[in-house]
Amino acid sequence: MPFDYNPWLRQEMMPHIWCPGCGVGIILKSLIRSMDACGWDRDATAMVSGIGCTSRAPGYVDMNTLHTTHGRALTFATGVKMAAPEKNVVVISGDGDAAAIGGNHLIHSCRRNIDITLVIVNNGIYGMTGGQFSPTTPSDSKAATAPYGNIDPSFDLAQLCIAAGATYVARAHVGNAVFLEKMIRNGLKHKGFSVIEVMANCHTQWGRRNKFPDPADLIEKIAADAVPLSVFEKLSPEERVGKFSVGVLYQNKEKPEYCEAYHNLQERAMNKMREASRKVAEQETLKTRDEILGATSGEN
Ligand SMILES: Cc1ncc(C[n+]2csc(CCOP(=O)(O)OP(=O)(O)O)c2C)c(N)n1
Ligand code: SF4
Repeated sequence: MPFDYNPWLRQEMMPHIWCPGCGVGIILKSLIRSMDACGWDRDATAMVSGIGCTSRAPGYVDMNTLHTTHGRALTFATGVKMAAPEKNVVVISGDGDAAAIGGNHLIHSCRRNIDITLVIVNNGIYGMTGGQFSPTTPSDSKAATAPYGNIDPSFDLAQLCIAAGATYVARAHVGNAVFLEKMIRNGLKHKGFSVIEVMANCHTQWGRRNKFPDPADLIEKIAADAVPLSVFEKLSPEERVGKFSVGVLYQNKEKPEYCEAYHNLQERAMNKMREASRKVAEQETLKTRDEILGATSGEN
């Protein structure tokens, strides 16, 4: 039986604003199927975003949602998770949102290992604002702000997240939705900060300027550039050019999760305070007893 997306979507928000064929649709559907497969209750789940085409996603899903400011989704999501650690929190960000204006928050979220899942829709461009280059725009490719080609080297986002301390980092792409769903599902189940970088098509803003204006052609190109991690590791640096690895790139189940670490800290602090008040109360009792005894002996 085909999956029924209807309960997960706010029908009143349709039609969506995304261009026909945009990769964000494939990713949102994979994310919804993953949450459903994990048995996530919509009332116990929050989806948070910043600003951008990708960041419109929470507007379309029927659950607790926050559409926040550009680059700050992870800070709002951290607040939600700290206030309600029992809730599931997922963030969806574009590459500009996550790695340019939000790059600072990204590395600190990785470092803290808070139990949030971040799905980065890496389409290599600022889609919403007209095709300015982002930190993941491939070198030499054209953008509205790089009509003769981009000279900046691009970030390997997944490696950045691993280096910053994220404890589940996977990469997938929009050309294989089944595999993408698996990578997201694993991330949702992981306790700690999980990142799924999804290589995606923005045929409108990147493709149009780089000979891939058709979404199907661009998705095929992305799929052709994807290499399973075990194969990628055997490639020479020259053979790796233009390719990217897919799969679970890193997982660490040992590192303490931030909300739990904070809860333990609160417990330790409370115990110390209780101990201190107990000592004060004990001294007060002794003092009072001495005073009473002193007064009594004075009478004698
Ligand atoms: C503080 C601030 N700076 C700049 C903008 C303009 N702005 C909106 S979306 C965006 C970039 C979106 O690109 P990305 O995050 O890659 O998402 P996409 O649209 O490609 O999904 C920018 C620069 C803004 N809204 N707020
Ligand atoms: S501009 Fe690009 S990212 Fe935005 S909806 Fe269109 S295809 Fe998708």
